[in-house]
Amino acid sequence: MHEYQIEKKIIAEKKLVLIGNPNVGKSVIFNHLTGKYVTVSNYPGTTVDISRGIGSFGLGKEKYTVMDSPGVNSLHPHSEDEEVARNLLLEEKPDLVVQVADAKNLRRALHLTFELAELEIPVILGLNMHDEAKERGIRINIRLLEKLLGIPVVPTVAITGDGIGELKNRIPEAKIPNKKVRYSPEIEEFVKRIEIDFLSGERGNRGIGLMLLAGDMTLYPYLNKKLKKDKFDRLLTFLEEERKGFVHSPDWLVFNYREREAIEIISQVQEIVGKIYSSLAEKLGKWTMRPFPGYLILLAVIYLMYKFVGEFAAGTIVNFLEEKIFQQWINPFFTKIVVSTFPLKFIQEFLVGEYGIFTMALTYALAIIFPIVTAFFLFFGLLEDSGYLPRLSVMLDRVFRLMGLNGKAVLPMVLGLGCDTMAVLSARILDTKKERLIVSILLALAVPCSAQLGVILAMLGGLSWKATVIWLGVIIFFLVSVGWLSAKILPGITTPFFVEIPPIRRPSMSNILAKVKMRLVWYLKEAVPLFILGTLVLFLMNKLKILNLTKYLMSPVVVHWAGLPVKTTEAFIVGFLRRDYGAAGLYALAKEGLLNPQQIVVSLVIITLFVPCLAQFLVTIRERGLKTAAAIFFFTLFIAFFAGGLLNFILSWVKII
Ligand SMILES: Nc1nc2c(ncn2[C@@H]2O[C@H](COP(=O)(O)OP(=O)(O)OP(=O)(O)O)[C@@H](O)[C@H]2O)c(=O)[nH]1
Ligand SMILES: [Mg+2]
Repeated sequence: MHEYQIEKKIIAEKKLVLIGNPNVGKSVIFNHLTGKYVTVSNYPGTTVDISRGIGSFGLGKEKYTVMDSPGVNSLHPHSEDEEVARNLLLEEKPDLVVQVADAKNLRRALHLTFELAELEIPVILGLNMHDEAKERGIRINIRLLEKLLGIPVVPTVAITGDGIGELKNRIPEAKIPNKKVRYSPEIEEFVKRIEIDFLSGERGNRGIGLMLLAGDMTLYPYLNKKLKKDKFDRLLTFLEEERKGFVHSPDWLVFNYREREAIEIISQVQEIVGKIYSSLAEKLGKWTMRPFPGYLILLAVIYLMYKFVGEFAAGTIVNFLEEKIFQQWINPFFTKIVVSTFPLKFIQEFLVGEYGIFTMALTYALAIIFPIVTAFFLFFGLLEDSGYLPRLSVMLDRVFRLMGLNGKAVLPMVLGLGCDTMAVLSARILDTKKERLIVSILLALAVPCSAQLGVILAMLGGLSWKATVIWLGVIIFFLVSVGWLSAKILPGITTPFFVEIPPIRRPSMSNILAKVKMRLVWYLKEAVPLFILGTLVLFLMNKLKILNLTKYLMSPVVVHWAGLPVKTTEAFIVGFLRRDYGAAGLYALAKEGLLNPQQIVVSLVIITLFVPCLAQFLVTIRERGLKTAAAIFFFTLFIAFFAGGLLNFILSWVKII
């Protein structure tokens, strides 16, 4: 159903997990190993869940279940997506790991190799992005690296497929790395006691001991399940006592020992030749991170998006599809067939009436929303693959701090413009519960998804620039003020922000098309049934005579407070299922001339701030819990109508549109 949803377990004899730092090409390699497509983008944090597939490797063509995982900087997780990857290693107990590394940053990768060695998992190292390393004059002595680590190392360029054949052939050669980092006697003593007193005889206990020493509390649920209660309690007391005995933070100490070993290995295997590489793309990349000309570039990006999605797709294409193809051709055609096939009036109305499956649900889904999301996904794919988004995170870091967030949260918020449901899952990349909660609230409240945004832009485009500025101003006002208040009210801290900035890359059209296709399939599977369900609800409410009653009951809010025609209630009803369906309903009303400019702006503010759609609501329950999701639901509902009414009042008073 969802592009990020965990797929059904696939059973093959052996299990192989792809592990690596963020944005190093794990998902591209997963696609090569399994022949399946999972999302690939040029920013850290693309994958936040596990994907599974099957592949056969080695001379014996042995079958493996292959698992793609979110990127990790360390197996001592600092965010939820890292925890997903680490738990996969502990719980699935894979037969081997393909560690994917960025050849441009071997040092960072070695930290992870050392941790895998401590967990005693067989590893084969895919030294990826060899093309970019070469361009920068980085040369790595592969054979020596193999010898020093005691594992097979295969250079690859995942996007062209170079080295992938060799990687596949050598997968069965994976070995537990024989390179073991030696720590200080006090650390070694601590780890030994954990191994002997608490964890008996399983592979990888040294790794677990070191994670515990570093203060990894995310391991507790796993150990709680594994150990008897009294042993687990004794372990907690032991940890508390022992960790106090260290003068420096144990986390820092462990990191430093690994760093020393990593640098030692690099000094032997790597040399940098030639001059420092600096291309035009790199310069452009730097500009996008500074306020000047960064904000100008951002404005240009938004303008291009408006032109392509708002004007071209939502205007020209939708007009053509809706007015020419659907109204003049497809709908009359279906109406004729339905009328001649089903004599019963009830069925005719159900299929092609005012609230008909063909005339409302499918027309809205296919003629209005489909072209808009296609255009948006294309445009967004270009942005994702260029490497612009992590740079935007750096530039907006300061603004996001106002809202108790940091630049890392830019990514889930911008992804929300594609699909808010997806974005709620991406909040896993954030470091604290507080940040994840604030992002979930703001996504539900003030980030319109692509389908909705397209319809909104098209409607505003038909009015005036003033209308657009008012709509945008109100949304940004509520976004920032609700964020600011949440940051003040909710307990917790704002964390510092570090991000590895990937190079600006030329987007690959084939990847973008694969991504657009996957997202469209997902859209058709998820949105169309909900559009049909929404139409069915309206149809039944109409037949059972509750539609008018609901409209009557809602009229104090919709008509008197927000100043809208009573028929907009229908758009809000279907908006409970999907906000874009609600927006499409308003679009249709505006086209029929039932909304004046002020009403258009007010209704668009309401539908933008309106409750999360059903899918987003369900994912929010899964990620944040039922209580929080319900609180977000009622909060956004209240704010939406509060803001709409207030705006109606102000606009009636100042009369600027
Ligand atoms: N030049 C070059 N680019 C690559 C190579 N491998 C992957 N990429 C690009 O690197 C980016 C990241 O690739 P992904 O496969 O999404 O990386 P990932 O490790 O799965 O990333 P996360 O899921 O975010 O941790 C994409 O833009 C790829 O096109 C390579 O060998 N050379
Ligand atoms: Mg990935």
